Amino acid sequence: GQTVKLDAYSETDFVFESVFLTIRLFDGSAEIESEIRLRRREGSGADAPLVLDGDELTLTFLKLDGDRLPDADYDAEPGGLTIRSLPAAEAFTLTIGTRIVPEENTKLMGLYRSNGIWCTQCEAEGFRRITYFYDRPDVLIPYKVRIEAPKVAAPILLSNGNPGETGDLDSGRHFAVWDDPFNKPSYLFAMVAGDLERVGDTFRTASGHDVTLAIFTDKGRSHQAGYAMDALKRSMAWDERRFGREYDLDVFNIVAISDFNMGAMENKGLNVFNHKYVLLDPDTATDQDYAGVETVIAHEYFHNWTGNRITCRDWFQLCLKEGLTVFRDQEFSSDERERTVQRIGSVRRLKSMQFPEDQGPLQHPVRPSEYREISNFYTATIYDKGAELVRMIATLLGPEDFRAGMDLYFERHDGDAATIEAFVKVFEDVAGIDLSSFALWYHQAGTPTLTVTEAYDEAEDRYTLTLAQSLKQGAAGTGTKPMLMPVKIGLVGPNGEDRPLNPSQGGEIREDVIQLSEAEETFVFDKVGGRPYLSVLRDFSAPVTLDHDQSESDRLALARLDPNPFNRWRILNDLIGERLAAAAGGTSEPAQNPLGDELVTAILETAGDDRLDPAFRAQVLNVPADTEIARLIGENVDPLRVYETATRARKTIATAGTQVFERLVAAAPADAAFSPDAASAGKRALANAALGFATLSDGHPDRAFARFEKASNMTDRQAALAILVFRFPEHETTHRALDAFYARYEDDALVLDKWFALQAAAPGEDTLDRVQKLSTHPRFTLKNPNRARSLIGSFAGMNPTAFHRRDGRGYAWFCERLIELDAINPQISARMATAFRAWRTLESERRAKAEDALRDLAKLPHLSRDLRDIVDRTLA
Ligand code: DPP
Ligand code: ZN
Repeated sequence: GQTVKLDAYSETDFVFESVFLTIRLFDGSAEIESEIRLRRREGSGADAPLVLDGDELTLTFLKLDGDRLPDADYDAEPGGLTIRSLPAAEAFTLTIGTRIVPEENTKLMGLYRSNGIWCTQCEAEGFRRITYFYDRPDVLIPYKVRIEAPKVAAPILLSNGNPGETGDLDSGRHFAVWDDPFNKPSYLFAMVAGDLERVGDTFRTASGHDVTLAIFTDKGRSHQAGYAMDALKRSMAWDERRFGREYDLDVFNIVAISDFNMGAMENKGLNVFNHKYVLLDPDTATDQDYAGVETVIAHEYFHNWTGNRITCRDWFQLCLKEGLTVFRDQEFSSDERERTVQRIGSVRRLKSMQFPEDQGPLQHPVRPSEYREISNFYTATIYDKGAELVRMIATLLGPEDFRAGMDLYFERHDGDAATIEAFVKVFEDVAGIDLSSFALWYHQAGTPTLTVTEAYDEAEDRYTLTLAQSLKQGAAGTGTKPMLMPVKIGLVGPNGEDRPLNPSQGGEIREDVIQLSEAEETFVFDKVGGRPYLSVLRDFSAPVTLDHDQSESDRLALARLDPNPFNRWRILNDLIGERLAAAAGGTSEPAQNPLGDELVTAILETAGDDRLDPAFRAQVLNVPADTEIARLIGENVDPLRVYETATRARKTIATAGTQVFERLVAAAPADAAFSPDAASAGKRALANAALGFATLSDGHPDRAFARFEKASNMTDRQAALAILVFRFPEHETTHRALDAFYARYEDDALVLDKWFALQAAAPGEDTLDRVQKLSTHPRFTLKNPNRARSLIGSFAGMNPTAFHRRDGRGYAWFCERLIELDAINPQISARMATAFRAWRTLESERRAKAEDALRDLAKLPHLSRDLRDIVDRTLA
């Protein structure tokens, strides 16, 4: 469990050529036979032993070219296999037998059983829990797999690649062979065996190859896979259009599994999914769920090129596939839905998940240089900031050069285990530019501040703009040099027109993008035609904190006029956040209306403007989350005060906007026919936001309850239930609604997760008591990751008022659950423990209680490596 370092990378001593796996599944155990063809690497020592990874393994036999190896030639431990006296030059075959117990694998890494289905999860280091292997991403070989299993329990047998021979065996057993012609690393291996239902379809690629598509689900659930199939076909067509990437096997299979640590996994030709990201229908899934399925299906499919055909040399390069693939799925969603609204969603996510990480104790660069447990690096920084870096390259280069760079990346590195350096290089080569100061974004952790200063000389009609960047040293202790970043701007006239950007000093501006590379740069614009409004950082063109001392009147003017719709949202959202942070961060009694009348008017005007996209207006009404306000306050945060201030602001909006909200609620009847498209979803989002405000001003639950009862779909039903649970947690009407919801969906795990999650997220210190009670509910279990996340994860991660109770009981209760969970599934416990990451920013009483709780955890001798890593870094 020692620290792994990037600069310690070296190639393996032996070169693997191919592997043939035979997996024999029985009730209560699995026998694995791995036949590896390999040879010593030229240049590595003639007597270097072969050292293979393992994790909780039992060796059953070991053969060299068909003969058992003498005991003296090897050491087999649960955590690794070392073999000495191997041939010096010629290729040879090792056959390794292991036995494992999938039924006891509660970590859900490696081969395990979920609902009776045998399935695998190997990224990052799960393959070593199946057999001894070079379990690292730079060992790329073809796999052949033979699965043997009981026919009744497992009529369906799947693995990577194309299907081969099948047949019957004795004792009610059968087998299937799968052949994957593409070289791949072990983390992309997958196998599924079970009694599954199948939905099929076909896709003809641009070059005329027919691909058989299938989604496999639990019995009785295949009718819920239609939307996922549709999203898959759209993803395949989009990747051909946008990136010229075709699918490359005869089959593409997806399996939905109910116990799954991640969202989904991109195994070659056999994606395994958390069933949350496959199964949907209007009665059980919200618009957000539909968007989530579409995104994750696309994301995993896009990995086939960015991740599988070109993989990572080592896990330090994780963002090479994840940041790039998130960028690709964001672009897909922008093309399939509405670009501005998608961008708002991505930026919200970045600011609420990545910024706190980048500004706290768990800070790390997008390309880290060391880790203790790689599972803890599947983070918002690697994924979301990683995607922002790719987006910046695209913005800096423009669409043609960016596409040319991607083409070159695929051409030059197909079949490689590549690095970030190789990725950046293709863009340098196609554009003929030096990106070394851009590459710092991968190595320097933290959120830079972009400081904007403006001056206008009326006599000369001259406008001067100064941009300065700075980066503070944070927990990661990485560099703070200036970095090349694209800053999109507009100089907006009083009628909402963008003026030409031809500076007389400061350098050329291509289209609307300033390529800021120095610590400070000044641009002078002559004869600008009157003082312009500066619209800066359009589309959030760089992941920075903006420090711009712009007057309220300029900002409110832009909120109405800016031709860049993203910035209309951003400006309002920033203003709301700043006002709430100022009011909640102080110590005096917060103002009755912390937002100020003019801001409230601007919000209501935008929300009520029927010429604007409803989804956009819903985003304007979506006040920054309490955790975002807490981040803006930065120190001595009292979460209760934050909640009260935000509630006061929402009430002010509600009271001032009664008429707007009444109209918006009435315009979208709850029993309207359902279609999951983005435009319909936007209308529902706006109506439900309006319902929330309308309920705040009338102050009783009847209207939300009526909507709950009448709802024709889960989006409206859940939105109404959330209003009841959040605003009237103890009201008899709320209990009635919760009971009705439970009775209707008791047997639907995914919907029941919503029932637990909503109750756990209800603001207020008293929620702890309800959550405690829910944790003894017969349907609650820590063994299912989705269920654990729905109650414990929502409580700690989404409910600052209850988790950070002043008396510390929130921490105490949470830590007890965390310890139980850690013994079952360390990946999930470690992830949940990140809820503590902002503990140093709390006011002193809570800060002391949080620190005590963390120190008590750190003292425990039996914590998993995963959890210990998070606890230690959080305390450091
Ligand atoms: N399956 C996870 C993802 O796609 C990890 N690769 O992001
Ligand atoms: Zn991914």
